[in-house]
Amino acid sequence: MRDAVTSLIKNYDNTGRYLDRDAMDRLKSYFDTGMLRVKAAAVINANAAEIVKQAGLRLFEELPELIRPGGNAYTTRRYAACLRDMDYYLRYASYALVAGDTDVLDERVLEGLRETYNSLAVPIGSTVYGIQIMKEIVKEQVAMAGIPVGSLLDQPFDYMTRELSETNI
Ligand SMILES: CCC1=C(C)/C(=C/C2=NC(=C\c3[nH]c(/C=C4\NC(=O)[C@H](C)[C@H]4CC)c(C)c3CCC(=O)O)/C(CCC(=O)O)=C2C)NC1=O
Repeated sequence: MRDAVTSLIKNYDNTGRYLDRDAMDRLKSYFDTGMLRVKAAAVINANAAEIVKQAGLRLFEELPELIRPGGNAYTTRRYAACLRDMDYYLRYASYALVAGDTDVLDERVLEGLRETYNSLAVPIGSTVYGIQIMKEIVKEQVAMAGIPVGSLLDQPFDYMTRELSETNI
């Protein structure tokens, strides 16, 4: 599992190079945004249960067929599994935000996920939609807390949805 610094060092070490101007710029931006990313993660941590709950309500309000008979989130067990998945996405997004790197998402969340979802007929499009709703809620909360973290906050959520949506060739 890597963060922005260890990823960068790994890259340069692979080719035996000293850190150059480009590396310094990237390191500088990582450290300059550090406090903002940590503060935004703190907002997520403090409101996680509420964020997941709100996102679930919005998702099922907009796609009610998911919780009707025949829907993938129908039955209490599957409804709970869906919200649990949303909670995973939120928690790992907060880690990736702090790490400034998506490696933790690849390693802990996305590996084999599409195959699992396909085998259980979990609709990927609706899951992606749920992650995007959650992103919007997180952005509202972080903005309300007065933390100008900007598009850095979008990145982990957008990365997960992009990777999940990607179809095999
Ligand atoms: C930390 C990394 C991690 C992830 C991401 C993860 C996901 C994950 N979600 C699962 C199931 C599931 N996931 C969902 C999710 C949904 N169904 C819908 O209709 C909605 C669109 C969506 C919620 C947004 C559901 C309903 C199940 C249960 C499916 C079933 O058992 O039939 C399963 C199958 C095993 C289980 O039920 O626990 C896994 C592995 N597990 C992990 O360890």
